[in-house]
Amino acid sequence: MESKVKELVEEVGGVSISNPDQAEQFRLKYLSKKGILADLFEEFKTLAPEQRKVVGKQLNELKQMAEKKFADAKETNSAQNGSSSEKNIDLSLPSESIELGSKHPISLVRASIVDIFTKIGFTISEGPEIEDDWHNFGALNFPEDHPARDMQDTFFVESDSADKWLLRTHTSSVQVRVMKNQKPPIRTISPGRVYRNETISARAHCQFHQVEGLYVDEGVSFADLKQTLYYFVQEMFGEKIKIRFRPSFFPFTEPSAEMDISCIICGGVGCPVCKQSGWVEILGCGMVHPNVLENCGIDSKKYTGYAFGMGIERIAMLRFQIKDLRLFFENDMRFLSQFKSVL
Ligand code: 2NL
Repeated sequence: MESKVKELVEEVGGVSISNPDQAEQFRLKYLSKKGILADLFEEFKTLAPEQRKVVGKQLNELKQMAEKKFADAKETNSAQNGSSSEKNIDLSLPSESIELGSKHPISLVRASIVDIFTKIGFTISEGPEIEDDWHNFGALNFPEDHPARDMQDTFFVESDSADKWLLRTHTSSVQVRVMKNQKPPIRTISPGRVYRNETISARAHCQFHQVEGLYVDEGVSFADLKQTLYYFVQEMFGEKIKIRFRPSFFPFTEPSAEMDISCIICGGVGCPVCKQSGWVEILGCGMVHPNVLENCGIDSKKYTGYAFGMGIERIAMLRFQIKDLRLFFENDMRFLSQFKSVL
């Protein structure tokens, strides 16, 4: 029996277990009630007392060795595939809560602006962010030497062809496409991302969002423009808000104006937001320049039009009293999660 046990020590030492099936087979063969070791212990009982001393020690060592091998194999298996936890899953535990996201404030304000204008019959037009010189500048009556056409103000896209490609500096380029492709009456807004080569600060960024509006038909007047923008302001900021127009200049409109609203913080008495003036500027507008209509194939003797453009960031900053424009582009959760239940 002594030699039998020695052989088994060698045999068990040589067994390699690499999966749960093999571990179970190992247990059945050596460690179970009907296994080899159980048989040996039975046989052990029949030995003479002087033999028992030697064999008993060997047999116990064999048993310990086999048990350790089985335990080790079980441990590595469960570490590999985590299956040990299978039997231990507590199905009554509450699940991890699903965090609700929120819309970006720019998306919220854009959606509000779109709603306000679609309610009175404006359609939505979208177009490419990479544009050619004609759609972004030429058609819009920018003179050849206008500073906006300069590298300092506009991002140009490197290209092998002779055509000059650029990142649109306003969404008027979309409206140029609409005028070229559609006959008046045209009543559309074009929301979208625009790019300008500016130093990033609390008030300016190299990318921002715009909504431009355009209405072209027979007999469209500046009075129509004023009334539409007044409606917009009342819907966006409330019925108590007043508006005023100041003369301005854009190459694509004549006459041109900038529109202010009475300060939504102080109601017009003067505060840091309106720099004590009681008014804050929110958009630029004007009557579409006849050259622009003609450039897009619209008869400027028959048709007139108004247009306006506003920065969505600017509207959002006023609406939510945000002091630094950079917050919109940093995706800081402490900022974004504050818009969970607004608008
Ligand atoms: C501003 C000023 C403006 C327009 C945009 C426009 C578009 C066409 C023709 C004529 Cl196709 N005008 N858009 C007109 C006046 C002002 O934007 O300060 N935007 C942030």
